[in-house]
Amino acid sequence: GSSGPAATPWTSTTSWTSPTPCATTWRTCASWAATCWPPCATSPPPAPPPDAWAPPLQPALSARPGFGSFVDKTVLPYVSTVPSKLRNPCPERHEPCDPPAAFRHVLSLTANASEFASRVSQQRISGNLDSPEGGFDAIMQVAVCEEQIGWRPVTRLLVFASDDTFHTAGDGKLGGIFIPSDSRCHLDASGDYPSVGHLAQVLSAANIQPIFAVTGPTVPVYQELSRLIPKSVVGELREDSSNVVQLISDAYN
Ligand SMILES: [Ca+2]
Repeated sequence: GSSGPAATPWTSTTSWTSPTPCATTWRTCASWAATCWPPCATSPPPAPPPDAWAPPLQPALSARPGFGSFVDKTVLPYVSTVPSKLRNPCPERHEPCDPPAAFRHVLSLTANASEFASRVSQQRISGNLDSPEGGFDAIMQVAVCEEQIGWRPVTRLLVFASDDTFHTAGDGKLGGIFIPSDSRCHLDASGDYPSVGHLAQVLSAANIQPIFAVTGPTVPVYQELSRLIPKSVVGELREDSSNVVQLISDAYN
């Protein structure tokens, strides 16, 4: 503010040794050694402009996020193949709904945090017929498409977010798919759903640590899955996904 000292960082008095203790825990100080102004604030100070912090807040990690989405294989009985439902699988909803896809690679790993935020915010929900989803096809593609995803030789985390369970090898027969999943990059589904063992093998080979961020009712299923996939962890995702960053942080640490 214009009435206080210039370049004033805000701080609390938690470890401040003042001859006249404040009734509240907040005051504004020019520095730890300088005179405070005002001597005792009555409420927490307003948020300072970003450049008032010293030192500037720096991200602890140079993480490069990417993004992809999945629904399920776009054939019956997983997805309605009525043309209008393929265009808009949830016409009963008021907001627009994206066409279903087995896997959609949206953004390769990037250092551009604002582009990541922008692309994620553009995502819309989709819909399909049966409860188990085709997430294993997505995991397989993320693991084997090293160049397209942009994996680097550093710690590799895969955050798998879902509110439902998963199809696995053998379920493809319901849709007339008998060819086993191969281990090639298609950026789409190919053949049957992968088996748990197949996924465990490609994830380990790619040195990817999966974080299953899933909603409450499916947590026990993913805990069983996690026992079979090396280095994987499970976290309970809130319905609005608001705690996904905390889950990643917990898993990383
Ligand atoms: Ca499904």
